[in-house]
Amino acid sequence: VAAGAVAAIDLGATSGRVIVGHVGPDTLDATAVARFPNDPVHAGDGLHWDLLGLYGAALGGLREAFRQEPGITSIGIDSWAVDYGLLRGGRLLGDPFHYRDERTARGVERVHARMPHPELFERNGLQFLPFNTLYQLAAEDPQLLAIADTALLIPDLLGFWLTGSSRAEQTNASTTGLLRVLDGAWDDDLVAALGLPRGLLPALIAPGERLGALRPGVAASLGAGPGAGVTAVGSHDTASAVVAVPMQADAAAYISCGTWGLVGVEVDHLVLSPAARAANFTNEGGVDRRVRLLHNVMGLWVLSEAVRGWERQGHRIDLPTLLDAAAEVDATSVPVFDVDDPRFLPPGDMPARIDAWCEEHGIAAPRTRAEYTRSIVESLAEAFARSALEAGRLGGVDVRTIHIVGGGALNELLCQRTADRSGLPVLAGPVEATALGNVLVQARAAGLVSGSLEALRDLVARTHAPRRHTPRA
Ligand code: LFR
Repeated sequence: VAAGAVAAIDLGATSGRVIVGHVGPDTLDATAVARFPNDPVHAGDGLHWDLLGLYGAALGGLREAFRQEPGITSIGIDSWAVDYGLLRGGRLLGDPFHYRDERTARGVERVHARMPHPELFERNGLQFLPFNTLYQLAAEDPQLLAIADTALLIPDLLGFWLTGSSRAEQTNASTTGLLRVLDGAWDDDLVAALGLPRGLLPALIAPGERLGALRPGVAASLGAGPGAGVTAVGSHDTASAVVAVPMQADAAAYISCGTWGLVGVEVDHLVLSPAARAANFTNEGGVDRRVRLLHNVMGLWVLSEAVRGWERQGHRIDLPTLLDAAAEVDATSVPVFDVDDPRFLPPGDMPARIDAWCEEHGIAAPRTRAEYTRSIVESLAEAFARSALEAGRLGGVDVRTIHIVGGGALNELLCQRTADRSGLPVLAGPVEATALGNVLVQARAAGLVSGSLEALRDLVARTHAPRRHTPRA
């Protein structure tokens, strides 16, 4: 088999990208051919996606992808989980909400009044996150819900616009809270118990299945050939990232570290124990029906939001310089705070929230930007180390290495401190794990490579050797 090309759309929190990937038995690369901002917009009733703008930018990127590689027949789409658009008769009913919008609090109250989290956990296997789709739907205007005929998660919505087929991709659907964890089907009884309209959720589709051919008008506008269409991938970005972790799943934990730090292990069985629930671990659906047993750690969001705040105050921040300064700070002189505290979730003033946390806990707050940065890195590293070891205990995996993939793999201080705090070697990279996982699942469906996730990960390891951080005493 020769190498072939596929295209990927990845909508992440730092940017949206269109990627061209080349895959063959000894080849794997993913190069961004277009990059565009993906900034939520505060408008009217809350924080929203600018989805039409993003779709337009993604179409522009696809045009460039087809110009470079006219032979592309497959496009895969991924983004973060849980957010959705409501439609009626194929028409989008308003701009989708962003999950960091604070309206979700009233959804949580409404849902838990009918079914508390322990009971939900038995049904859907998910950790409590206040923005899971079921809480967002419960916070919707009931009159809007009453006229909607379909809810589509963001990658599924883009897939619908490209092909005309509306389906719900399995891995992302598993984050809604409305899938039965035991058999992976929509939980119609739960939908009814929450008073949500039946029939809102479309039929499921598995990663690797063909969603459909491009609509003729779309294909013509992109310069795509007659065979071009959309292939379902792990459309939950974290599911795609886990595909491309060059790990031995029976002896490793992974951290998919970008805006979030998703810390866990991959297992082939559900973990619904009271201990897993108490530790707020989730059983999300993986590609090839693996289970992603993981916990959401707040992630680099805390740092990037702090940096944005300093920039708003007029400071010019160069991240590498800031991290170098942070590396010079004595680690024992800065507070380790609980990054998972919900106060850090919405956009806002991070240093002020860190100060408030320290004050409530009777410890001294950081003073300089370098100290804040070091405090954030130490707090993330501590949460990463703790959750990685906990994931191993809960999932019955003997964790001997921790892999860090995604943008966080570039942060050498964070990787080293995670190694130090866990006492385990950290293997950093690939940075582009999400794009690589998206591309690999398409390539396997197209017959460019074959085999299990282990074979795909072996290809990642051969083409993207990770950087090793050895724990220091
Ligand atoms: C990471 C991610 C997480 C999910 C969060 C919100 O980008 O997809 O896995 O919990 O974003 O959707």
